[in-house]
Amino acid sequence: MNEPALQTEEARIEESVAAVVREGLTAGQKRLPPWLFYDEAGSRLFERITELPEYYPTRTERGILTEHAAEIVALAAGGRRLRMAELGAGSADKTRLLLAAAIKQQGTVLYEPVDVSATALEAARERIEREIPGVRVAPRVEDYTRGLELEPEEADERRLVLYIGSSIGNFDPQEAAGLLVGVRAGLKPGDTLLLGVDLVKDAPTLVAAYDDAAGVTAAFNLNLLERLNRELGADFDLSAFAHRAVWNAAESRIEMHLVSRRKQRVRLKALNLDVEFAEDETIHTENSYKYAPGAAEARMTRAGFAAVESWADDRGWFAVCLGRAK
Ligand code: AVJ
Repeated sequence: MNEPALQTEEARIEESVAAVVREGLTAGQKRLPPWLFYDEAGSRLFERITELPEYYPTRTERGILTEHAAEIVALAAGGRRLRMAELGAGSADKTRLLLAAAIKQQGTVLYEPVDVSATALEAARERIEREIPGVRVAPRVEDYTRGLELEPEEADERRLVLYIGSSIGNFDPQEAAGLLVGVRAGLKPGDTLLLGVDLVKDAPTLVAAYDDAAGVTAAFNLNLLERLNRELGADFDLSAFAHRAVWNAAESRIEMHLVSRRKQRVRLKALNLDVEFAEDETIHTENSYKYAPGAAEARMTRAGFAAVESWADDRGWFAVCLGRAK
């Protein structure tokens, strides 16, 4: 970690952590942004979440991609050579299914993961080039929520952008619409976007996926406080907060909160800030939006994509939608 670029990245993250925590914990409804979950421990806990019996999204989307990867890649290519970009530094085995399908179709493939973290991109590059012969990785350090700027492709190529894993679910309708417009602006007509969204279903199934019996999601949520203790010299007592997941039907989203079990005051030394909590007061830590059938396609259409095709599982729990830039 002695390279200047990485030091800059660390300093940049430290600064934005301090800023969002101050802003979020001094707001009326206290809040912390979900990207804070993913420190080292949080990333490991998320991996465990994806394997939980209650957490259906990962395995459902994987099932859809296993069945349809060849068709998706063929539709996206439209007879030309395909390169594949991904928003986020690689969703491991699901990305692999699509890369393997592209290799089968055209021999080799250029993979362009886009992420704000140079460290995460380097890890993804190393892993993918080692594990999947035929893939060349060209990482791009960039905040794709502020628009997408990719290296120009060759005239005879087409680009498929992956935004899978229901990652768009963290964004409210306005932010999600803006994000898709930004992605569209970075593509040329004929390029495609593959969007994975979690669908609305019965509330007990949704809630269980975010409040599992083994308590892994609770640990994932509480790890935020551990992170603030470590990085901001805070003195959160983790046993004084509880994990809560609720289905907000009016907003079509699962909300995760950390609930203060009692009236208490927390000190954040690095911010020179004291925060008061009433009993039952919450910190809102995540929204995970769930889409009605057809809603993702409608949103893509409004952002300048023509709906090509969508695939869902038999239960209609998760959808993967392909749209072509107009
Ligand atoms: C990574 C945003 C898709 O919303 O399901 C899982 C994160 N939070 N369990 C989701 C998450 C709690 C996940 N996404």
